[in-house]
Amino acid sequence: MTILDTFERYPLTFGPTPIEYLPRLTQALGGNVEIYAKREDCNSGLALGGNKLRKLEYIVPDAIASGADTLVSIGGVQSNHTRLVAATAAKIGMKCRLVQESWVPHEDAVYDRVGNILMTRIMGADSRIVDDGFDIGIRQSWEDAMQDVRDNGGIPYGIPAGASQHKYGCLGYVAFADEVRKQEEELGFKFDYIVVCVVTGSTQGGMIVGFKTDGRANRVIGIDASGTVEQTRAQVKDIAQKTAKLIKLGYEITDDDIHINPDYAYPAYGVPSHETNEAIRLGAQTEAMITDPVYEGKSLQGMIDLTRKGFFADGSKVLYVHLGGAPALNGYSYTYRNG
Ligand code: 5PA
Repeated sequence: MTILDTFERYPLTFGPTPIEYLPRLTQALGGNVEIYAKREDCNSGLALGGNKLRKLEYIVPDAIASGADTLVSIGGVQSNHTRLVAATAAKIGMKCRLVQESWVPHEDAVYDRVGNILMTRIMGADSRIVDDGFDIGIRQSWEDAMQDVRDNGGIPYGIPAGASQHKYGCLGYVAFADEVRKQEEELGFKFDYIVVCVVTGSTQGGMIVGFKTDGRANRVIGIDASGTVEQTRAQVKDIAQKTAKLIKLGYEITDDDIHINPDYAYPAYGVPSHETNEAIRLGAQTEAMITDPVYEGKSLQGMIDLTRKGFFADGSKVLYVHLGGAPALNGYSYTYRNG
């Protein structure tokens, strides 16, 4: 029994996600650092799954208790988060109203027809594209969407971008740390580093709180994919501190606990660099592990580069947390037309 057991959880996932050794990627990077992946991308039967479902498991009980009939959320056109809010709404029998902002300058003519937004529409969400650019904060368009639901006689329940600025948004990834510790007992070793993509912050924020108790908060290496790293860092700190209080952690989260690397987000949010694309190809060609150009491709690029640069000491065991997101690849078919 942990303090987390006092928070209600509505199951949306299969349970603990597998950890797998990546021998061919390990070898391709010289073999001195052992690379493992935790497959959050394979965590559920709901609309191809991903990290958002772990967060939403702790939010759904509050949504149901509130008496709401419509989940309202926000993201980019190819948002994984809004796909999984739409999935959750379908699964629990609520309506779903989504604001899809124009976060990414894109090349593919079908960008707003395929991948995440395609699945979102099929699941029955009322998804509306607006012109606003990238921002991880609370948006007027999201507030307006909630008012719109009210004006039409509905009862909205608001979930902010990435479920991050929500009081329960980090709990899923606090619990993730307990899950990893159990798996480490079975494996017979502990990971030296955990590498994870960060944008709106509640995935890394939750992990920081979860790993604080065993002194590993700053071994969670966040790879920024937002391109607005100071805003992301401030949001991670704020929500990690609030979550630590919420669960009565007994420790303060300080700047020293937060490690975020800004070096791989270039040229912009949602736009892969040449190096991002090379990382995506390497993961795919050594391990058939598919990553996307917006999030996981950038964290994979970061892990590959940090390994090559010797950031992880020889003999280290690194856990790459794969958070999902592959559906967005469909919006980048021109980029990968030759593989
Ligand atoms: C996302 C986020 P956080 O937002 O919790 O920091 O997680 C970053 C992240 N990997 C990493 C994948 C596959 C993600 O989808 N996606 C957002 C979305 O709208 O999909 C919240 C931005």
